[in-house]
Amino acid sequence: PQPVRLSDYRPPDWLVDTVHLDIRLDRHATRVMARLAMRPNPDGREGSPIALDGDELVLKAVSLDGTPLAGTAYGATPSGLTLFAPPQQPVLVEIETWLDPSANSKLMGLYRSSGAYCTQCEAEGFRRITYFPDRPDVLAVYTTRIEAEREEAPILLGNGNRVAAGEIEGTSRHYTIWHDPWPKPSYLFALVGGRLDKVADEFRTATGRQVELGIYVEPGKADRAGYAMDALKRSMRWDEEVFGCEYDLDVFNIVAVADFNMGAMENKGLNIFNDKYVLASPETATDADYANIEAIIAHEYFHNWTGNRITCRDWFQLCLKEGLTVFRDQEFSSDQRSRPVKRIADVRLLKSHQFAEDAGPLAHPVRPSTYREINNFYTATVYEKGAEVVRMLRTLLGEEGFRAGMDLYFDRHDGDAATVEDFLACFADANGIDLTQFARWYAQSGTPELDVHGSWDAATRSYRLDIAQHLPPTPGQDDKAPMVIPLALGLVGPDGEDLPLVLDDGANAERGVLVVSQPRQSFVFREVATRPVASLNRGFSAPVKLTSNLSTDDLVFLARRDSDPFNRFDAAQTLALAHLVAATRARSGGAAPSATPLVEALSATLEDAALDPAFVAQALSLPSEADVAREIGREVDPDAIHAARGDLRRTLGDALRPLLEMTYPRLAPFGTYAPDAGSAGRRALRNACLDLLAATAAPADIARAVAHFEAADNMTDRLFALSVLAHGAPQQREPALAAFYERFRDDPLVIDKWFALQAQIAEPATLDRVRALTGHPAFAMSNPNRVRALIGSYSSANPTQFNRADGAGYRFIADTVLALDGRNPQVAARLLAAFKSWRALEPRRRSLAEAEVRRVADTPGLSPDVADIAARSLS
Ligand code: DPP
Ligand code: ZN
Repeated sequence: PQPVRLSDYRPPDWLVDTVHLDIRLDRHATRVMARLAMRPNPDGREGSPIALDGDELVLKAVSLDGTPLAGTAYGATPSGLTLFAPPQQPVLVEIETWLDPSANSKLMGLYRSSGAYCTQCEAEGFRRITYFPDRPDVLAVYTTRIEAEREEAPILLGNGNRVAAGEIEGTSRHYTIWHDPWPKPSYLFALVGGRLDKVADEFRTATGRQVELGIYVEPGKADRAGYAMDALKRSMRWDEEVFGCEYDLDVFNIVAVADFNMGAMENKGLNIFNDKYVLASPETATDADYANIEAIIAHEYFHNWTGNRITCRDWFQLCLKEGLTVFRDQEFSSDQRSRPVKRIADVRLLKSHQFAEDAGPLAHPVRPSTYREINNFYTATVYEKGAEVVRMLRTLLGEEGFRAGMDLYFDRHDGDAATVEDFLACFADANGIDLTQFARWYAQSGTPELDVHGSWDAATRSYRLDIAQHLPPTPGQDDKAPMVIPLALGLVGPDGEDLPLVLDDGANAERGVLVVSQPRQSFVFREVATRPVASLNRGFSAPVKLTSNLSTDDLVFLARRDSDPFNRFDAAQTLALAHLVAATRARSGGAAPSATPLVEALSATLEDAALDPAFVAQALSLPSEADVAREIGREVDPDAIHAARGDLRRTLGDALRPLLEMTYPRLAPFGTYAPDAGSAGRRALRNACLDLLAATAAPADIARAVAHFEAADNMTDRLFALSVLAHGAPQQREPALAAFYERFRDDPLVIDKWFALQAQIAEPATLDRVRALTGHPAFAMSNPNRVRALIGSYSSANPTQFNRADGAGYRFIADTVLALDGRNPQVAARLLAAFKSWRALEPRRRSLAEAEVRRVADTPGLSPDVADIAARSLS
């Protein structure tokens, strides 16, 4: 397909005011009647034909204003329907198409999952249901009649409010009619039909509107939907309190389905979720699962305003709804849990996914300017970096200025299909500032590098920061302009207290934030009586890669004393990362670095009784092998990194042993499992202790892990211990894996954890193990969760084995991508993106990886999804 360019945007030629759908569900022959009230767009090109999108559609009939059209009046293919010369006035277009939901393995459009009918329309799935101007700037009011066999689909759900329901006399069929009063783009359309159990609740909005809440799940699983329902109600309240956003329909339904390409989908009034982000019980879900459920329930709910009431003009603006909504769900989780720990987790995710993306051939701006396949842009850059850009706005404007901008945005653009420019203009107007330079965050790709040099002058009692910024070239962008970087900082005095920030022009650095906007810039602070240690980029105020002249001693000091918890964590991580890089390099000659500074920092953290256990657990968890690879940047040897990291784990396990052995029993569980953040934090720290203690694989430590596994009364502890055994205790591994399987064999979401864990074992036999598991009865290539758990974990969470020196890992993934592409291109393309860092590898692996990506690229008949990732990966 031809690339689509942002600069080519034109308003639609025809608008749709109302859509009436009549959908007769049938496993193989679903009939869709669509009645579209259309009119020429005054902003479109005059005299245009009506051109509708389609995808694999079969047209049965089309009429205009009630008259069937002659064959010469229109052209129809599976991918489009054009009415050549419609009268240039309001018209009624009626279209009949037939579909086979059972044959829809792409899981886009209308398909079947575990015997139920469901839909996924974002980004371009509605055109697989009926011919339509399937673009987000065409907003219409939908009425949907759904008909089905009562036996097969007693539950029939649509967008909006249910306005009618009934039996069809003399048949075994019934119907419901749904009306959604809010104009919406087609990607927010949804329907569900099936035999489902329901958890019901209700919510009273701030202005007293009574909303019926429903979560629908596979029969027998309703007892696992309670946490999701609780999270939903908390989300609804929070959005009212923090953003003034109130729900706007009488019903809000969520349906959990087992086969889903993404995490979840924010269809108006009818969210559809991957069941893994709804279903939870202490026996089957980990603390991380609970946290994800809470975040994603909130995310999809928050889209009701940021995405649905205000939608995107075109798909280039995807970050307008996604970056903003991720920011909102991050804030929600921060308020519900621990703010610093949430920030640490978010930054870890940002670095591991987004920084990696930015550093390779798939780098793209937060708002891309061109795409071949929009499905490939649901990325860490659009989502996570997009959220960082919104966070920076808040840092720059302050809480009040930010809220004023958001209020103006809701006010000015409610009902619109908006752009990033519209969004930024609200903040500029509400605060009387110019955001032209700031807008580069949306246009320039790559991670900015910030080098900071601090120097204290005793004579003038001044502290000077010299700052240089650099944005490296990325695909299609050789030269970059300087960015606006909000750098939150503190100058930490010898006792750990923050010194006042008085700039030499007499101004305070407002809210502790310096605004860096030049390629090189200096700031001088006055009245600095003693040598301070600069705590830079506090709270990760800007998504940059920061280097500085802080010494190892400075970092140890910050890890112990900084008042900013994020930077305490970050100082220890920086020490660990520097150690791992040096230790990796030392394996090919040179002196091995000393771990003493890191041991000192982590001992202090473990000893500090005032710290939140969840924070300590994060501090103890070392940078990942992928983090180290990214830091090294070129000629990467994954085996050397793995070995260096293993060494450091053993060193820490030994050096911290007394503290770890003291902490572990102190955190033993009491009472029954509760998923709250405090309890989860204690489990996280206890497990981190267990893990480090087992690093040397001493018999007593392995015995502790076995006991932990056997005594666990919840999935968090059980799975964690299983992972310790699987990675570090080859003798105990198989019996533990077998016991786990026997216990959970009937629970696909738990078996996914079992698949994922085995796929991550860092030994050569894992490839054969993964191959064998693809033949396991619990595995299915048709289910995205299974594929991601087993094969996705191998490619993205097992660096030494995906990057086997013989290239067999690359070959296996390329083979799988090709096998999957015909069935589900989106999942196949995701899997192929595992090659995104291939250029950073050492020469032998680099050429083996390149050859496999090229083999994929050269295969005839690829989907646009896979063809696009392959081509960009090689560019
Ligand atoms: N729009 C979905 C989300 O919430 C993804 N398709 O991110
Ligand atoms: Zn979203």
